[in-house]
Amino acid sequence: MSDEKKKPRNPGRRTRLALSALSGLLAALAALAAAESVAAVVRPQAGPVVAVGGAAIDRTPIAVKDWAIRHFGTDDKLVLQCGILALLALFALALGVLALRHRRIGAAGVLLFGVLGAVAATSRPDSSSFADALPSILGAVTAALLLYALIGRLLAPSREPTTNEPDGWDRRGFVITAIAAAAASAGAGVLGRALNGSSSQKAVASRNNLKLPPPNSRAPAVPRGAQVRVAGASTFITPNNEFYRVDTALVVPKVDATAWRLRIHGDGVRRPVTLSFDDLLRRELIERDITLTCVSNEIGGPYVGNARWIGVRLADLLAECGVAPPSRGGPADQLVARSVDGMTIGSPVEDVMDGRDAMLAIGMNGQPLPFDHGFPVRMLVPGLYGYVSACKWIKDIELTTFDAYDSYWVKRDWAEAAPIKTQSRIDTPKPFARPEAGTVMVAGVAWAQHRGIDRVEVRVDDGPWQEATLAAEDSYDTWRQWSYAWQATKGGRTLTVRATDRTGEVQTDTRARTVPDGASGWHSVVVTVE
Ligand SMILES: Nc1nc2c(c(=O)[nH]1)N[C@H]1C(S)=C(S)[C@@H](COP(=O)(O)O)O[C@H]1N2
Ligand SMILES: [Mo]
Repeated sequence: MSDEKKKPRNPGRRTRLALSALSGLLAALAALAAAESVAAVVRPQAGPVVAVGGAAIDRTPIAVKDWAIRHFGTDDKLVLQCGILALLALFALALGVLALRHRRIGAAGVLLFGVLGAVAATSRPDSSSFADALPSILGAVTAALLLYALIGRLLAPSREPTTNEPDGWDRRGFVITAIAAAAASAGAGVLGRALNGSSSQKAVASRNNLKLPPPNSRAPAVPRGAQVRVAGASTFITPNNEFYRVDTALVVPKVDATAWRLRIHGDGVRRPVTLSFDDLLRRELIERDITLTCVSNEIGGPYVGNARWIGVRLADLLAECGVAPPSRGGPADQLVARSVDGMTIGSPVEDVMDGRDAMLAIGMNGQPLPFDHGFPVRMLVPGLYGYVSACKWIKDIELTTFDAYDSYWVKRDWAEAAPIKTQSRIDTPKPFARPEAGTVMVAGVAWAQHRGIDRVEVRVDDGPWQEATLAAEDSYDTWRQWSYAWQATKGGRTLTVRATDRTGEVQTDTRARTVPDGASGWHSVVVTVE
């Protein structure tokens, strides 16, 4: 019969299941696209993936975080976001299938995810308004409506139902809705990106327009002999684009320097101030070479870099505000730096004001700070690990006590006080290298910031310690390179290095994990001499 032909074919159980799962996926895609384009207007950090990811980072046990940094390095955030998206996709498939049976419940399930995202977004430390809930809520509503509509098309009764099971479907309607939804999602995605780009335009422009003034107190030129001339050795100054990056920011904050403010206040601050970026530029600028190290750096690890920084001396600024260190009767022993993304980093006031070159840095290797490294202003305190000294995207300095306040990492079991431990690293040969017998140049770096490196020794297998040749010292706040001409004989060999700092302390061979206050132990490299 001709009537039979017009009836859309029964899609069949399997096809219907597959299409309902697909509907779930399309709904999730629409949710993300809608949420991200709303977030681009509200605040890029308020997007559900970033918010949930940030909440996950803050709640990750340090053992897992340590593992993630070890295995994924700086890609840990990418891996996390992919994980969140994969999990979301699984739930989307399941909700699609659920909606086939219970259309309302499925759609309501989608809304539940919106609530989750909204709670995550509004409870982030950098969230200051309920507007941050909007991306998740609007995204979820879009998704719920779409899922409801798509499943409706799947279940549309045929004109001549023969059984109780819905055996027909509105194929045309389904395909059109699905394609329209996919296209709209793609469009919203592109729009979101464009909006996001334009919201950071002011920040980018403020960075492009910034001409770093010449520093009043220049760093002496890096001594010519500071760089060892051995292939495979680190560069003495780490270029900005090779400088390690460690932070909790899933979206790098883009701060407009012209709108940036820094507030200094708290216990014993007799003259609190709020400074603009121009206020900083008008102050005396110092230029210093400082080696920064992360407490998460494993023995032999990559999370250490050396740069030439320009900034404002922090101790002078604090003194002008009436701050005195504890040794001169000041009530505050902790300086808590807060960033625009809600990070808190606590440093000892005594260290900041003891004469070392603690600074509010605005320049890195002749450039304005890169966004990744804290534009427009970050803190640096030579000799302290980054998590207790180097707040990026800083916006607030509060003087308080260690008793009264635990900063972000201290709440997560890292130590309150964390001076950088004396360390050394073999840069070349690389592990499992196969050098030829004869003279093999061994080279690397050693650091003991603010104490300085006095000696580096190398040992082959269990042999005696041999003195390495130290490269020229730049400053005791920087790392120091070394080299050793090894007369290598055939066979498997283990090279080990240790440093001695200027206080006479020999780098300990006692192995310690990175938690709570930095790894210790000697770096070894196993090679096969051929
Ligand atoms: N706002 C903010 N500042 C931060 C961090 C962070 O997560 N957020 N991480 C700190 C840590 S642990 C280190 S080691 C240094 C790393 O600085 P870099 O990324 O410029 O190398 O930044 C510090 N400053
Ligand atoms: Mo760190």
